[in-house]
Amino acid sequence: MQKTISWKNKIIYQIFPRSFYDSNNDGDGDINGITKKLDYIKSLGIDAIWICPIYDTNFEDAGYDVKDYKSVWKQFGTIEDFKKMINEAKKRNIDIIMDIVLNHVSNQHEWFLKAIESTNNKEHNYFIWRKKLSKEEKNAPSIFGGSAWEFVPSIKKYYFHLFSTSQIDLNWEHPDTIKAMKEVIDFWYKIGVRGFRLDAIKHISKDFPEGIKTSHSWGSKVVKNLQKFNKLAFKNKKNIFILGEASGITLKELLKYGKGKDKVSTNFYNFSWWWIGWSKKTGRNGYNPNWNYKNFVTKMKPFQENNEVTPELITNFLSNHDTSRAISRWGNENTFWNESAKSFAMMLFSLKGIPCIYYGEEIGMLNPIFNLRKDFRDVDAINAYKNMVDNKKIYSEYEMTKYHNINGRDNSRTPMQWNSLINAGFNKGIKTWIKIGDSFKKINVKNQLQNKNSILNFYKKIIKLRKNDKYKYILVDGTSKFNLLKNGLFEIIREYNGKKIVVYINLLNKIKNYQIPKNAKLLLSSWSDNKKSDNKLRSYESIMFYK
Ligand code: TEU
Repeated sequence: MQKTISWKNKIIYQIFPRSFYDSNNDGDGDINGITKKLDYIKSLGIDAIWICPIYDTNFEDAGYDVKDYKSVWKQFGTIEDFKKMINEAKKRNIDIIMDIVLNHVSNQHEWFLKAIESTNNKEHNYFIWRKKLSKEEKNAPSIFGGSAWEFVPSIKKYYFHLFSTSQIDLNWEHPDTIKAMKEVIDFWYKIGVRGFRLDAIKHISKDFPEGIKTSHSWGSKVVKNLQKFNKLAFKNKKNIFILGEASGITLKELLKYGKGKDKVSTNFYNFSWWWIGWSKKTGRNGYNPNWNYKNFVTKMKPFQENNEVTPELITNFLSNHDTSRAISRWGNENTFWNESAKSFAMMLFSLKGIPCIYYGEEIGMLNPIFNLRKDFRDVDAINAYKNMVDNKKIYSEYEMTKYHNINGRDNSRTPMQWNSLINAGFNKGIKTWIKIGDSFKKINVKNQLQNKNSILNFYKKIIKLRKNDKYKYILVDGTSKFNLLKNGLFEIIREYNGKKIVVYINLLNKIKNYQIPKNAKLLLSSWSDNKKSDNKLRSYESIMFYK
């Protein structure tokens, strides 16, 4: 029997399945590969795994272009493999969170094929069409670059796509759309899935004409449509976790859409830190070298200190499949690699909200080096080359390659580094679908299991701490204060019934003075010597106390 732990107490681990473990040595990670590594995941202390899409797909946008919601892409395995994985996960008290792509389908999805076969087919109405484009519509860009409208010569009409041309937006005004998505939820629920990440939900209602306002966020019917869907899909299902993905969600939006009469999801992915280090200048993957580390506090503080934000309402993270690796972007890749990775981990785990670890983060994986344009796989990067290098000639190919190396999404999509052998132990040596990270000889699971001061062992320790009966009430349910001190240190104070966890985070390569809290017990430090030094914190030295 599975023990029921309430979702607020859980720790989530996110997997990008094509890059986790390739069990049949064909170059692509697979579901059996995840099953094989469940003991490893369990040994970290994980309670739930969010798996990025595994459906049948052309993989043009990493599986977010779904061809069939009820089958598995052959590279990932079969439904039987999935069932086996769920059963094995259950034995270990691990839940599976399925990624549900609601906003769009692949251009190879049966509906779209029918829709463009004849305008008389009922499926034609499942999408958004124009016979002619207005001036505004002609200029409306899609999120991955280029126009948001694409012409289909056979029926002489344009369809709308907010993301790539192969991801066709569904018309959520059509009742069949909502019903079909409800059936998708039923299908996976029956197999044993208990968590659902709802992709890009703020975009599902579009108000036209919106012209050059690109993103169609929180349209006027978003609440009506999603509530209808939620009622159909989740009514009568118990202990379900719904993780809403609405990028850039503000505190006001979180409270509106996470609570009360406009509630559309029980939990939201917390995007507070999303834009730190980003600039849109070079497409979605631009980098702003002048990012300010103070933003970690200023952006997160309002979410942490608001008592209406309950611990089950938000999921916090450092990186995911849409970002570069956190330590490459914000931390220190060299001398203080170990300490900076631990400092970020300590910051994440000290917060109110459910922590989500992105695979490889627990060993401090870094961005790889992509030397050439052809090394990239992400549609977002490929389009940026086409639009900004080939067509508009804003950047040289060399410049674009540099930018994608800093912030491209492929940075976080390379194979998990299991050991220092061929292909980092991801498979037995067949060429992998994307390159292997350059750091695998040094940064890998095997090495870190053997080293008690490794980042991996630090993650284990901090997860244990969060689950320890003595501290869990404070770390999960306690109030949270997040302060930026004058000297640049961050102070996090969690409190429950007068008991406190006090944390000092140093994200700088500088020594900082601070006051050791009185009568406090040292719980954890990012420096392996664990020295409670004389009111000084060394570079990237972060420290946690209980009092
Ligand atoms: O991301 C959603 C997304 O990219 C948008 O919400 C966007 O960030 C926002 O409008 C600002 O530009 C999800 C997936 O995580 C991502 O991998 C997919 O590419 C995307 O949806 C399309 O399915």
